[in-house]
Amino acid sequence: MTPPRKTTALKQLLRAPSLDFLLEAHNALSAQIVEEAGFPAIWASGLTLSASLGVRDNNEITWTQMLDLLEFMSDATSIPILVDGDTGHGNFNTVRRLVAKLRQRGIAGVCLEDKLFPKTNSFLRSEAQPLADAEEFCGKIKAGRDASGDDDFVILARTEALIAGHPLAEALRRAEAYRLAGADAVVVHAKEARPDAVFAFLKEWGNRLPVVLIPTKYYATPTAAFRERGVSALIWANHLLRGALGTMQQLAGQIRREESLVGIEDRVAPLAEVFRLQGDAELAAAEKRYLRPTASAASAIILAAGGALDGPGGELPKTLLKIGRESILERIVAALRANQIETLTVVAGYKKELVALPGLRRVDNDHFATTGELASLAVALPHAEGDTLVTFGDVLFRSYIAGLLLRDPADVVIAVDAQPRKTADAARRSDFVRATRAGATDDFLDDAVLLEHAEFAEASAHFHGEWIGLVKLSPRAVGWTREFLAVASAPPAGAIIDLLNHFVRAGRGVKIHYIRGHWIDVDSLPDLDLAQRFSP
Ligand code: SPV
Ligand code: MG
Repeated sequence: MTPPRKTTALKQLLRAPSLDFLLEAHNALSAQIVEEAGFPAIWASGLTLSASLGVRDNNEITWTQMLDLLEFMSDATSIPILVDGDTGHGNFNTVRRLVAKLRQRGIAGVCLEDKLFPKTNSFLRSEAQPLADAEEFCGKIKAGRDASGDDDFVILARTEALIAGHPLAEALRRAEAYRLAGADAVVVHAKEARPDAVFAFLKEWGNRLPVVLIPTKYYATPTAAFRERGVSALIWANHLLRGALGTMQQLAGQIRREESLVGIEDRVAPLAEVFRLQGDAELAAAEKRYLRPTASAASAIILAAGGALDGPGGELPKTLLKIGRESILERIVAALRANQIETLTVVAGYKKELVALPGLRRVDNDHFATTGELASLAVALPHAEGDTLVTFGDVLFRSYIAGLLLRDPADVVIAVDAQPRKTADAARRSDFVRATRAGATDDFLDDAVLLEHAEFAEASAHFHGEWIGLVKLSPRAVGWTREFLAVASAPPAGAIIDLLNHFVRAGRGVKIHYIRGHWIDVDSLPDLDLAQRFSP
């Protein structure tokens, strides 16, 4: 079934007996966010469109400039857009052109308000704002109706009578005149913190035409109170802009103070989310149809066959332990996806059937109890595509670390913590490495640090850092790994560090990226406690 046209959908929404909600958007991105949140329609607010362009809500953008913005919003969404048409930007003749052009850009309706051009926002200098002559305003409604060329194009008539200090009777008189002129619904606007005047209007109005309200000032009114009184729709008129504003101010301050992105990178939307909203998946699919094939994208292998933690939680595979609301595995998958890795393979063993996530391929190492990491890697390696990140299923890491390894063109790249965390257990054994040199603060400028030797051992001055369990293998290095595993016993014995040491001995070069913190492996209950404080 084809969905109703946007105009028809908006008209039906207003006529339906149920209460509906429109949320403000001020550009195509925020319009998409409104749609994805499940709203049935979008309010293209004059205030927030103006504010997002750095101008005042005083008709400082022209209606033709607004048309161009609206076209982007309409193209990016499939739900109807109701445009704040202010006073109509002129007389009846301007309204005719405005409506005709809005229709051409796929806009479903316009809200006209009975003030004088140029207007200012209703919450500024409100008493001083004169109202339009009611008859002249009725002419605008009729002209818009006649110019729409579509009976379902919605025209809302908004009276500012209450805000301008007129009595209820004047608001009712105007609303009735606008109804008779052909409006599809009326908006009665108010600026008090309590909805009493608006509710008095609703009582007198009855059900002559649907009523739409903008409860910016009387926001604390329970939604049920609007529903009980038969309100057709609420417009939440400026809240995405205000939310974004606060977040941007806070972020800008923090970046300025810290002179670094490290503190905020994992608290802002991943770039992958930006690309998703821009519809990159569609373009990638189209490129496959219309362009010559390109090199395959990256993939990842998560080694999670090992058993459980000793103690509480021990009934689950370690990778399924919860850190906050998400499992370790979910966190790892999110960090990988944030780097555009979509081909994900997890190797499961212990209670393997529990290890499942949407979009994640599972392969099994049924000999997990008697074999090691290389045996698990061997079962997953056929699924390696392009550059392949291999990670343990019990290691949390910030997503940028995976990005560092992926962006490095070397064949084998590992992340090494130059300042491994101290634990109460001085005899803690882990994968420590010796490198061609120690980490330094200008590591990012020097790309010549290579692994000399990796060893499962206790920390000591002999080592330069701790391997965090992440390695990137280029397609060539995946090939070398296959050769190495092919000559090993079946199933192959040993750990990933054995493979890394083999690469070193064979002169392949294992490149090191030094990091400092921003990862944790969960080997014990104290680790699990610490991991609860690991921000994603
Ligand atoms: C807008 O969002 O621009 C509106 C609603 O017109 S209000 O700001 O309440 O006037
Ligand atoms: Mg407005």
